[in-house]
Amino acid sequence: RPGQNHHPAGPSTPPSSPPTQSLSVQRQLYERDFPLYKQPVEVGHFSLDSERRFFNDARQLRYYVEPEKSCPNFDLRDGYRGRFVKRDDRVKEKLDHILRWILANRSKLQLKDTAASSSPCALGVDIVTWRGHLTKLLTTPYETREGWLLAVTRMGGTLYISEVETEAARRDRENRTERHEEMMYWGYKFEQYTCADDAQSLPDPGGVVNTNEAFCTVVQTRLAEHRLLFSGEVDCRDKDPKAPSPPANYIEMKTSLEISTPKQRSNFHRFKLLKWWAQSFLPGVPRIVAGFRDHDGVVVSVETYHISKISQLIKNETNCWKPTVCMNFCCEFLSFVKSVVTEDNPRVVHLFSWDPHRDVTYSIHRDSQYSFLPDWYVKEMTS
Ligand code: 0WD
Ligand code: CA
Repeated sequence: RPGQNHHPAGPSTPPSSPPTQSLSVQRQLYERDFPLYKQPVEVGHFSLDSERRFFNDARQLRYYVEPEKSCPNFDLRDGYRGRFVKRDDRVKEKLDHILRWILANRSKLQLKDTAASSSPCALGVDIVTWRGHLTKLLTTPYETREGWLLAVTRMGGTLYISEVETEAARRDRENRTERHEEMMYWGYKFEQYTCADDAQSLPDPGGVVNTNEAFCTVVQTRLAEHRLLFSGEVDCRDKDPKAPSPPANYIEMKTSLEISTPKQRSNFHRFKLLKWWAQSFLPGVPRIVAGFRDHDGVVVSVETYHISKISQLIKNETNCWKPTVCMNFCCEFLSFVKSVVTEDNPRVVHLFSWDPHRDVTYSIHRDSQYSFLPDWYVKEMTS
């Protein structure tokens, strides 16, 4: 075998052989049939309130209200000074909210497990993580700017994957320009213009935008042989009471600079639609509502994208991304992680590291700053 590189689609590697040291990210290695990806099923949800407190319910779920005009003139700068409470992004919550959800819903999960599988695995899933971490994995073969660090711990047969902020990401966060800080608010402001607290009421653009508030879905699915349980933040749902059941009634809200040149359109297809597609495809959210804005933060048009139609939309683009490469890479990364992280121990972290134009590598850390499973979770799960 060439080198010590983990080869995708390598049935030649018997399960007993020692794990390889790295995983290649080269696109052409992952150009094969689309892997099995089961329809994601919502197994639960939770809410985080204005003070970031956890609730095992849907109190923060909002309802999409279609704008009156296709050219609505929403001013996204309104309220930035005066009606904005920003979440403290120096606080690293790791997987804590998901773990809280798991403890509150353990009986349901294990019930499902005893019926569906015979594995000795305590939770009945192989992987627990945030949807956002999986999005990063899906887009890795096409990423040329930002690397990532993912901490992995095996406990009770389940692999927990939690992101660690890179040095570069920390620098970027600490050195954001005032303009960038304000633009980060625009996406939340767009949600406020288009989402209401219940199916009967209207959005309240005069209210406070508080980014501590969140509604998160918890879904279960399978990518090839990997049983996944992950959570993702959901912006709103279809307000029609006859809409399909979750996640099929969920809607992702986005803002983007208006497209005025062929070059801008091509870049939008090649870079932005990749991220949008990966994020919503994973939990089975079928629609994105995009507000296109000018440089002054005024929304000039609103368009709906159906996730199932995005791959068609990009097919005529040269040098474009392929959904199958994204999914096959993610699948292979999870297999690589499974082969490497064999010690079942909440105090051990394998830190997987990737930088653009490099292979994925890892390092091992025992009782370190990287340990992320909290004592309250470990205690409850091992008692
Ligand atoms: O601790 C960490 N390293 C992270 C924690 C990184 C990313 C997310 N989180 C947590 C937060 O608790 C957040 O509530 O995950 C939740 C969202 O998880 P996700 O759905 O898996 O994340 P992602 O798909 O990356 O982002 C979804 C939305 C974003 O919407 P847009 O349209 O911009 O993609 O969640 C928001 C944001 O509105 N968001 C965050 N909210 C709080 N903390 C964060 C964050 N770090 N990142 C994105
Ligand atoms: Ca959004």
